[in-house]
Amino acid sequence: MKADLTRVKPYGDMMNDGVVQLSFSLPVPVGEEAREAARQLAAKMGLEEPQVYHMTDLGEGFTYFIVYGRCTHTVDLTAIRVSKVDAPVMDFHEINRFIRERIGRKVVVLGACTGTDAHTVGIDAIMNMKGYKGEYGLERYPEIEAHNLGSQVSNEELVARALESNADALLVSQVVTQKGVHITNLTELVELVEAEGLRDRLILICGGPRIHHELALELGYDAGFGPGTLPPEVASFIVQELVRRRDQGRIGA
Ligand code: B12
Repeated sequence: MKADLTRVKPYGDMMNDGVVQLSFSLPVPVGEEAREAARQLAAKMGLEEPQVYHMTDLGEGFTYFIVYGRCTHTVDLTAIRVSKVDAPVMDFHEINRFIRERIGRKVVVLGACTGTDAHTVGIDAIMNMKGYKGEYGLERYPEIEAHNLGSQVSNEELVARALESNADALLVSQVVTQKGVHITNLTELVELVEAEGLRDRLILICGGPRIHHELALELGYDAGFGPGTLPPEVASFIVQELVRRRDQGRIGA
């Protein structure tokens, strides 16, 4: 049976059965009352025939549940429009050739995990020599001068380093999103860059597990990259955006 793309819904066993799996914890001690509480909550969330398949005591009065139920809603996939990074992805060799032929100098990229965020694995995946999932990181590209500033870098320091190194692009990683700290941090950087009159000169890119392109645009960035991003996707965007800006006369050669 083929899915109707105007009325898409989850399936578990058979097409359109609507079955979903949900997991959550409740601040209540394990027991039959807890099981019933989880079932009722799932029903209130709109799931039909909710069943608690798994219940585990997390200790100290907390319990973890896995609940199955049927979702009755559908979405129209054909009506969905999502903003995506609009740059064809080139491979390592194509990107280096593009820089040599279309830019004619090394492209300078600075990366950092900013604010109090100490999660370096994401930015390292994009920048480090050894790269990620079989793709070299930007440090390996002969035509890119990549500087990974590491974690807990303040926005002020990042902007100062951008000026010092005449950077073309800033890559900002934000992994911690508790209390919207990533929004505050990312917004502050844009404000600083604008205050320094660097906005046209600098390509601003943010990334992290809860970052997406639309959010990045809303916050004043040029692009946003989420989970699973590979280094060539980022490099491809940077080099094409650089040429676009130059062709528009927004930056020098
Ligand atoms: C490893 C880890 C740590 C390590 C970090 C070590 C290090 N050097 O990075 C340590 C133990 C230090 C740590 C500490 C903390 N952590 Co932690 N950590 C994780 C964990 C398990 C994995 C993160 C990771 O490495 N992912 C792998 C990388 C490859 O994926 P990624 O970051 O998504 O990156 C990819 C994309 O997002 C994208 N990308 C990322 N950045 C950028 C930037 C740019 C420019 C671009 C283009 C792309 C890009 O490209 C990458 C490759 O595809 C996650 C849970 C999880 N499973 O995700 C929690 C998690 C991120 N941590 C969390 C928390 C809360 C903390 C602490 C606050 C815990 C505490 N109370 O102390 C501290 C915070 C410390 C701090 N000051 O930041 C929470 C964050 C919750 C939230 N939404 O805010 C998570 C989600 C765990 C959880 N479920 O609660 N953590």
